[in-house]
Amino acid sequence: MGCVFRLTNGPKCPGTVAPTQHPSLQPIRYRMSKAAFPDVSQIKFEGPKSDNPLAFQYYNAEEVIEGKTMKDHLRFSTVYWHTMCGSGADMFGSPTAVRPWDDGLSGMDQARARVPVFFEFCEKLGTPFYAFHDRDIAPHGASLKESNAWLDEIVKLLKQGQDSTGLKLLWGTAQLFVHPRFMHGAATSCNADVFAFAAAQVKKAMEVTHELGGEGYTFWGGREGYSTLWNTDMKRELDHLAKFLHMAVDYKKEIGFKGQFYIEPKPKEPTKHQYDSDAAACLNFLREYGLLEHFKLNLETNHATLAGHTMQHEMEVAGAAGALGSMDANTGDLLLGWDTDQFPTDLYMTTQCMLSMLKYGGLKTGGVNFDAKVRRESFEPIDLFYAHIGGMDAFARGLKIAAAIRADGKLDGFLKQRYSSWDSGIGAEIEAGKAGFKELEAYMLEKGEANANVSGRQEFLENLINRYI
Ligand code: XUL
Ligand code: CO
Repeated sequence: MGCVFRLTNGPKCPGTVAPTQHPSLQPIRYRMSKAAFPDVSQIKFEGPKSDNPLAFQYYNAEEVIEGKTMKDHLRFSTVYWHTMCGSGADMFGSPTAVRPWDDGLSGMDQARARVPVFFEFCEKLGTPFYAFHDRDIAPHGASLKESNAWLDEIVKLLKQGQDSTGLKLLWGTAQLFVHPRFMHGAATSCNADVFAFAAAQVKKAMEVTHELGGEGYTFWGGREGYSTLWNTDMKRELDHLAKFLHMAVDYKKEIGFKGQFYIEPKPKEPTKHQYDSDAAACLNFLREYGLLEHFKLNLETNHATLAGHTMQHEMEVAGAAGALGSMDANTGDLLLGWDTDQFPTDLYMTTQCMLSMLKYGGLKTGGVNFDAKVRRESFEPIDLFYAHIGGMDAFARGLKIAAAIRADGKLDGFLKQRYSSWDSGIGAEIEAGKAGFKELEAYMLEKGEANANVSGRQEFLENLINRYI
């Protein structure tokens, strides 16, 4: 997610207040929103023939697919961090997207001003959900107490926004990676005080998520990893991470928060190695520390790529373990190789995701959350609309294509046939646990040779998929 979280030199994001610009030193100025996007009205479905770039060609919220509306399948969500705090700054360059609604504001003034803009954006776009980090919505204060007070003030505004628009919170999270105190990690820091600070911050973030009726809470271990093993006691760090998550589980029960906990895998960036590196590593960690029943995975496309996997691979690993929770929808640039968080437009990818999603019974508490940012060169506010509309249409199309593939049954039929040797005879006996090495040896000694193999037909299947796309 790049530079939107920079703590200094980045007055455009509430998480980026430099001490000299401390908001408590600024006069409080509450601004009601004039329309931030006066030229955009409600984005509507106009169908594939429409050439209106501010309309959906495929996302038809109320259209029913496999017995459920598109809206309920996809549960689209807009993120506060990229949408409201994204400035286009990168490690070589200053912000390019100077938003009119920020209007020279900083700190809490800016944080207050952004809330109505965000709700206007989501309402016009029609994503039913949103997600935030504590420090995207309100700035870091000089102390935890001050940060908490500021957070409470913005949470009240979010509550008003939710009540007046019907927008719902998909998940909240704590930002435990921007502030210098988290340089060695948060729950895996070598500094016990930092662990304590992180615990206090997550406690508060869970409370406000609960207060806002959040359907989930996400843990992304931004700096839970290492840059060198020379200075790292990995076992001790992992034990601490598990302790931290157990504390969160206990506190969740204590406050009666019923939302789903998610872990978001990512292998690297900012650290060289992050402990939650991919779906399989997360599942193993959760299982080893007795946490599996309390968590599902929030999978992100660009993180899968960084881990050397496809998103489909990650969805299948999570789905097979009953841990498919939610999706952070974006895509990476394969030629760049870092977390570019681009908006997803690849129909093969969205089709694969939707096939896995339908196969494992849908996203339930999760959603398709656009953890994606417009390019640095796409600095005009209208680009935020084009980007989200394109992503929503790409997933809507993926959903329709996946449903067509399933209805047709050819792909499924091929798979059934491919594994049919397991449905009867020796295969069924192995699956039922009725045959061990001795029985299998006797079977093969008598038979002499295994049945002939048949083709995997990869090219045939790729051609078949192209017919639906
Ligand atoms: C970082 C990332 C985060 C998480 C929430 O790459 O994806 O935005 O989604 O902290
Ligand atoms: Co993410």
